[in-house]
Amino acid sequence: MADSRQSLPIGSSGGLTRREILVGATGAVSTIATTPVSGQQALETTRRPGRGPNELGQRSQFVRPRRDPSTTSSRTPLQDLRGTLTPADLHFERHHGGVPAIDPDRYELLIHGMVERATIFTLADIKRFPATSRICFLECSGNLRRGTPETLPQMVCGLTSQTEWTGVRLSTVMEEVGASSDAKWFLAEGQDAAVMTRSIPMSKAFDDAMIVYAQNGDALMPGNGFPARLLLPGWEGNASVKWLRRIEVADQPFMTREETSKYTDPLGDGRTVRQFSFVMDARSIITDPAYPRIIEPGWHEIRGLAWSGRGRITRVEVSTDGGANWQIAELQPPVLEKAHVRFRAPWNWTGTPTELLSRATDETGYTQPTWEVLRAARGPRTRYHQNPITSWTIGETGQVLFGADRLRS
Ligand SMILES: Nc1nc2c(c(=O)[nH]1)N[C@H]1C(S)=C(S)[C@@H](COP(=O)(O)O)O[C@H]1N2
Ligand SMILES: [Mo]
Repeated sequence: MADSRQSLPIGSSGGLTRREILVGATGAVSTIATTPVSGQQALETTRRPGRGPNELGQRSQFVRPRRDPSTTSSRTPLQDLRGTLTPADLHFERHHGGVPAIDPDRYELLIHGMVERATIFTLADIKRFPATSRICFLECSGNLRRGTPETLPQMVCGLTSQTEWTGVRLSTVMEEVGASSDAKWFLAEGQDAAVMTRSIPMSKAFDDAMIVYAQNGDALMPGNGFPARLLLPGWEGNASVKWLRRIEVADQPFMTREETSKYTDPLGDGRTVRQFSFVMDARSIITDPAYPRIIEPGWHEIRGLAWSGRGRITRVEVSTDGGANWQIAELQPPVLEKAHVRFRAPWNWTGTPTELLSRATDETGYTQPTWEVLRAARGPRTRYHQNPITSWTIGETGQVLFGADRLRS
């Protein structure tokens, strides 16, 4: 086939008008649909049939997003994703005692304490309740690496992901067991080697807490709590106990290790501590341009993610001059409560070194703070709930580097 168009560079229209190409793409004009318009490769894939259907889908061989596993966590490659749902196999994982292998047919959840009917539920029992689905983010409260300039978005704050979770509202289950109206807290306990235990206010049980068994339409991944976990939308990931095996209803918190020695925030005065600091504050990150990209002068679209555990994101601002001026970014629908939302803003890079920043505001009016403001409020010893404004610097050569200097001190 000596088609003169075959040597055209990718992206060239080969003399066709834009409208002709669009019509061709719908298959409405068959002569165009069978004519390769963008060179050798388009011709090759039409010469013989490709592979047939298979049991389990696989990503294109040309796409290779990867988490970044350490011994205790693996991070979502935020820079590689589009839209707002995290594929289940790229959801971050954080575990304190490894991933237990739990046989769903032998799984049991005990609910007892201040209830009228202490009950053991099987997985089938839990699935028999009316189901509900909800899209929300999950984020580890330790989700900040201050790092070096050579830090990817994934490493800055890849301990957050977003899922459509399916399960039963915890309120439904609490009503089923007859939880006492005097109950104020419940303990959630995991079936892993860490036996993760956290005390959760009953008000969350009757607000939006869920027991979930599905993730983006499929069974939970083992690392994310298979066969069932607690889900507390907008709250620090740690309290969403995975591999949930026991709930004990009580009138006071249990003061477990994870809410006394860990997951508390020492304040600046060195004497007081923030405890039960459950809510994840508003935050954002620019995911493109970001390290390790090298950009050219000219027009770019700044793109990123913003989220808040308190509700909807109402505004994201970006600065392209190191924080001197801010412009309002466009929020890309859907803008859901307690959910990752995409933002974007056009930017013309003149070629002089600069710094890109983003800051998110949520429906409560809370705005993501600078590192200095956060440090002044919380003191220097806090390790959790660090949501400072972060930045990317652009050097003379167009090299994009993480603004690690902003997070010094
Ligand atoms: N049983 C149990 N639940 C757990 C943990 C754990 O180690 N064991 N890790 C917690 C922490 S610290 C976080 S941030 C979230 C992470 O959820 P993911 O691994 O599904 O992303 O699970 C929480 N639930
Ligand atoms: Mo965590």
